[in-house]
Amino acid sequence: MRMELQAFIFDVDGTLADTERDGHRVAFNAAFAEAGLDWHWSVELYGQLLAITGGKERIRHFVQTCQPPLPAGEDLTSLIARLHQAKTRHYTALLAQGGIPLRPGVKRLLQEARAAGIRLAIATTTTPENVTALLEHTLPESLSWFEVIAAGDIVPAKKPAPDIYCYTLEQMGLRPQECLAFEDSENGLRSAQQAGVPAVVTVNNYTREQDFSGAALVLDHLGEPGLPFQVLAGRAGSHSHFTLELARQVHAQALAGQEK
Ligand code: XBP
Ligand code: MG
Repeated sequence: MRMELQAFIFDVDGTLADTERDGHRVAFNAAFAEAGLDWHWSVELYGQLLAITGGKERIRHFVQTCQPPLPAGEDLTSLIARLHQAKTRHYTALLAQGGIPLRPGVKRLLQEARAAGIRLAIATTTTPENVTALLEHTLPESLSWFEVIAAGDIVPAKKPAPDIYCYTLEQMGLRPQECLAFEDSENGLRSAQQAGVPAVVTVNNYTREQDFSGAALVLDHLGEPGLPFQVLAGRAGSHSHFTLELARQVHAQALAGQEK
């Protein structure tokens, strides 16, 4: 039985917007400074730390591998929780300044999908407040467009585990083959794939060199009329920006590939 495309499931960080280098990283550093810690995550170090998804998990990994000086008299779990709360406050304040826009084609594709009755959801590793803040300051009306916003600690295992996609599918009552995921990273792609959801990848400077084997299509961005995308892997025919028509084509190709 051929399954029709019913829904788009979007990752947030790196996919809806380029939030990592100038958003999350800056907010982590502000939280470290505020706590009086002499820690600093450079652009390069942060690229390495991105292998670990989840901010709390990323701080713990940093402490365990880089062994920075720790404040006396506080256990690591409560230090991480305190730093991460401060980081979320700094990050949402940064978004409120409006300096982090949606990536090319995101708003157009969301509008096109909505007009055509394609259902919309979010499956992300980041904290729920961060998703709300991003949408509020870039496309406020879209907050009601996403019928499920699955985020952060709602599932125990973060990407690349499939849990957040499985949770989203369950909430929507959909099968994985009825959806198309949008991701920017290998961890995100593996999460979608392990849940059985075909995925389109739009890379960014932190993820460009990662392994995207098995992706339905890999692009530099979704493109706009007048701002063509570059196809890095897969087939986009004569399309120069990512439309619903191309989504249906890519989805059908991906399902045909799964059947082989
Ligand atoms: C995003 C992440 C998140 C953010 C930080 O991954 O890994 O950890 O960097 O967010 P993905 P929090 O795009 O694959 O969902 O600090 O709120 O965890
Ligand atoms: Mg991402």
